[in-house]
Amino acid sequence: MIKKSIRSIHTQDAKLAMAHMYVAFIALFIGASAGLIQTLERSGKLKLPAGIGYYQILTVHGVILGLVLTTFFILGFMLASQSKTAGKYTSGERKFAWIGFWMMTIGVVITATFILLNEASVLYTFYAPMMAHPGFYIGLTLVIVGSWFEGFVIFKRHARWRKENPGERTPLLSYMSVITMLMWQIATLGVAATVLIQFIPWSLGFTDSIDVLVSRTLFWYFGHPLVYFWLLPAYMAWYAIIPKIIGGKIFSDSLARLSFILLLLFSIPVGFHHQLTEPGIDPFWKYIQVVLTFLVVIPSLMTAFSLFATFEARGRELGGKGLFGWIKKMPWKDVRFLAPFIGMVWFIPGGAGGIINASNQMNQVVHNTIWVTGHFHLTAATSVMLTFFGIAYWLIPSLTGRTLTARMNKWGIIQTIVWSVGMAIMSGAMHWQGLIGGPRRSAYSEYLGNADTAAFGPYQLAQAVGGSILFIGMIIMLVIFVNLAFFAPKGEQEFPVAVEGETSGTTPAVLENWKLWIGVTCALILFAYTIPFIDIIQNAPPGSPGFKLW
Ligand code: HAS
Repeated sequence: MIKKSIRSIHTQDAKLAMAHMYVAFIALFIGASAGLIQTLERSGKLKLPAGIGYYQILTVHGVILGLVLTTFFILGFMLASQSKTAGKYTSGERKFAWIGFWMMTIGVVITATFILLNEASVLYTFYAPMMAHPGFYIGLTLVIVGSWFEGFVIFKRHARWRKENPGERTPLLSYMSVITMLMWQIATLGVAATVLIQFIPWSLGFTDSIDVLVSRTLFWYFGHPLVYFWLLPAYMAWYAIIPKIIGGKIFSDSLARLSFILLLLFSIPVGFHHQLTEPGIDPFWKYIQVVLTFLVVIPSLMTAFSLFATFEARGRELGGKGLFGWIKKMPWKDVRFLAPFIGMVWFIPGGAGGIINASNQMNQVVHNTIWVTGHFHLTAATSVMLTFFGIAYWLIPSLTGRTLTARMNKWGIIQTIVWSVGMAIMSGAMHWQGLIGGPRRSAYSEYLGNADTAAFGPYQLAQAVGGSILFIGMIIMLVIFVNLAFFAPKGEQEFPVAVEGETSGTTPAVLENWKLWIGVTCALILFAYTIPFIDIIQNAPPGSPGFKLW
């Protein structure tokens, strides 16, 4: 008998979510290939032909993976999760989301064009006084405005659910999507401000200089919540999907919501921890933001606690004994569990590295070294990406009306191992090289002068080896994606959504009081930024004319 394909959410919503996934996985291919090329170039194993530059390839790598792959995957995942748990979108909402999707896609094409033309080799942080072609900034603006459209759809659907179900607790995945997009909308105001008020007029020649510190401060006001924008969807899966996959229940709905609220409150007013070595910012305000950074660690510790509790409870249900008896009881052969779980394990050293970065004195040792690159390859490229891959194994077939076969499951397990091994080698070498002073964002380390640059050789070689293994991992992932999207057998793949455990208590209504939480978020931002920002503007040195890269 020929099996019918059954999509786990409304067909039109599934198509919308899948459109995001196609862009995300094309981005994975382009971005990861650029990653391989730049690591080979950096280690001296490859000379780029035809005048292609190291910074050009590094910009492709950072922008396409850090901004394009993540944003498209996250929006696709959240739209699908909301449609599944809160119900389908209206045709008006869907139309609005499609407008956002096309704005983002057109923006990506424009931005990518100028990077590929070598007219925007400014890396993903596009620090002034480097000046890219105006098209680079205009393209990025379109990506951000497009994402706002989709964010408003998520808010609207959540509000509609509340109206349709008065007094009831909202679906957890929809609630988490709202917080993620709230954080995103508030944070992107910073990058939108610097791009629209500073970069675009400057690159078009309307102004002849730029205030570098203002632009960097506005960028990092956005840049730290950006990394939580990557993390929160992974937390959505850890809290609300993994328990179902292991056959358990959510440890506590209120704890999950509270940790998301805390991430919203504390993820934005902390941008100075990326600028600890920069002159022009009063040390008192750097200190305040370091304290706030330590507060944003708390919801991640709550998440670790909640995950251990979920695993232990399920382990005991299955007859496991003691604190770690659960280890023997987990479904290790199920890639939907294995990939995100390995992501969680990597988040322990990744998070510890973050705490080191945030500690002012230790930051002086690691800042601008390749240690930081090692840090974000553990957090973003391992914990988050392995979780996204773990989601893709069930989400893609459940959107296309296909099934994850035992064969693809096995390839997924191989992919998880390959990715972990590659990243352990590459990120480990980056951390070590950073500790002995290896610079980041640089193909040429000789400028260190008296430092023993020859000592960097083995570490750069290890990075090239790790990067090549990761490239193989990327190819395996793409093969699995294509299979799940187009060739896997038709059928019905479960969209796993966990329910809360019986003993987890009621969820306080205050957690859904948006006016309160948005108010506290704004108050914290104003507290952390108003005085230092006025100070930065009042005491600004003359603006920089910058240097044109096009
Ligand atoms: Fe970071 C730089 C501080 C988390 C990404 N970070 C970066 C950059 C990126 C990035 C991209 O304070 C570079 C930006 C650039 O280009 O310049 N980071 C932190 C802190 C945290 C943190 C305090 N970062 C992340 C996450 C990222 C990310 C998450 C991406 C997704 N980071 C910094 C600082 C800098 C920085 C400075 C600037 C450095 C400089 O000088 O330039 C915290 O949020 C980390 C908290 C995490 C934990 C871990 C909790 C563990 C869990 C797993 C439980 C595991 C289980 C399984 C249950 C406390 C939840 C157990 C199983 C067993 C068998 C044991």
